[in-house]
Amino acid sequence: MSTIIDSGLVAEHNAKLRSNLEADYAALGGMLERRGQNIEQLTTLAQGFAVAVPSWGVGTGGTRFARFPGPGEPRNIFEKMDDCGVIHQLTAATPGVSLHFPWDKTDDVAALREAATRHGLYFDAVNSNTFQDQAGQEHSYKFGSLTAASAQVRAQAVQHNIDCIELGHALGSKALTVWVGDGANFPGQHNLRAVLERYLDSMRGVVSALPADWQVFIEHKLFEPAFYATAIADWGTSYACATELGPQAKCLVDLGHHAPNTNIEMIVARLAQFGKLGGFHFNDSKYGDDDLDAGSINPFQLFLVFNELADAALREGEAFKPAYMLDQSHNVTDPIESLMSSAIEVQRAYIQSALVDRIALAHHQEQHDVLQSAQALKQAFRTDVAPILAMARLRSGGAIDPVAAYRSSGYRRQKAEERPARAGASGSGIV
Ligand code: AFD
Ligand code: MN
Ligand code: MN
Repeated sequence: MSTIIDSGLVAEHNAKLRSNLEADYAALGGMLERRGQNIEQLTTLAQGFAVAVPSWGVGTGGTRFARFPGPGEPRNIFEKMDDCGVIHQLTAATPGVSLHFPWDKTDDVAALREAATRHGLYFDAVNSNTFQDQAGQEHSYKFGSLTAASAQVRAQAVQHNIDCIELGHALGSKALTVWVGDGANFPGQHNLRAVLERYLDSMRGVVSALPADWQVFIEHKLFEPAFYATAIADWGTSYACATELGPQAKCLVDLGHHAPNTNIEMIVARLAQFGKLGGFHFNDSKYGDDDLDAGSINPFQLFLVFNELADAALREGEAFKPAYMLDQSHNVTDPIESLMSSAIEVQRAYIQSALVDRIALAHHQEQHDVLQSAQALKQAFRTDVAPILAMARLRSGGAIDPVAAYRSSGYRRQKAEERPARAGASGSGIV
């Protein structure tokens, strides 16, 4: 594996911060020991954590209103892989890349596989795109794709998903994520039931093309671009469809795709209980936006989601392995910095959830000791596990402070020179 940022520079950066980290780590270790917890076990756990980076996240995204390109944006999938390589090199927590077709389509599959190996990366779930028309496409998705009234449009959308599976298969991926923007903007525009019947019919065609060891993740989203009735709007619809479509179909929870105040951790618990939790798109949201950095608005919610995952892992054992991916879009930050920060936020919630004393919590719950039950969670959430995360990075060859190391490397400046902006070119679509 070759490193993109000079490894000597990272070592130099770590050497400067190391003694402070060791002091903080020892202090935290002592505190955790008094609580009966072993810091070394937690650090090993943190080292084993992985969340995939979305290829579209390394380009500047946009809002419905505008896109403000940043310097040195990747112009193709190989440049995106370089940026993903930097994120993994410095965080040691993002070995997976989630591709999006046709944005990331390449005729040179071998070269793409080689780029991944070179950076120590693999391909997580691949994403299909039937929410935009592509150049040269025969039928438009203006009035829907997998749910379209036209059989020809549906067939084209099904075929695109099958093409994604084939390309993903050649790249070593094991899952397809399907998100459709299909829906209605006006009451009466659609027959609500017929739309879902057509969706299921199309998805049966997609599922039948899955290799035996593949899964398909159904991603729901409350609204946008359809503002009245989205075909796959909520986890209930997602669950019903995943159940109809059989054991290879599971639900994907994007944290930004719910109505404000929705109890997302309860959705996670329900899907885990019924064996249909396929994976996540981690991000954050406050109003109707769905792509803010993970943990930037509501880190307690992220912790509560991981608290349910820890509970499910205890019950289900090794077999419980939902896919963890980020899904965010940046308009005002450097995407590499935001993705590194998000990966660390998700890892933080994972480690904080491991601090919950589950035996004590179960005891408090049985005794109806409501206050102590709540405190058992709060104590874990309040614990600053930053030294554990930093030590995990150091031991795995990453940077103690990834954003600082990245800034001092001058990577973005260098890429701004190597990757001059092209008029009309876009590193990613509007996501
Ligand atoms: C879309 C959706 C969804 C999806 C992403 C990539 O909001 O989050 O995962 O883009 O397909 O805008
Ligand atoms: Mn998503
Ligand atoms: Mn989204």
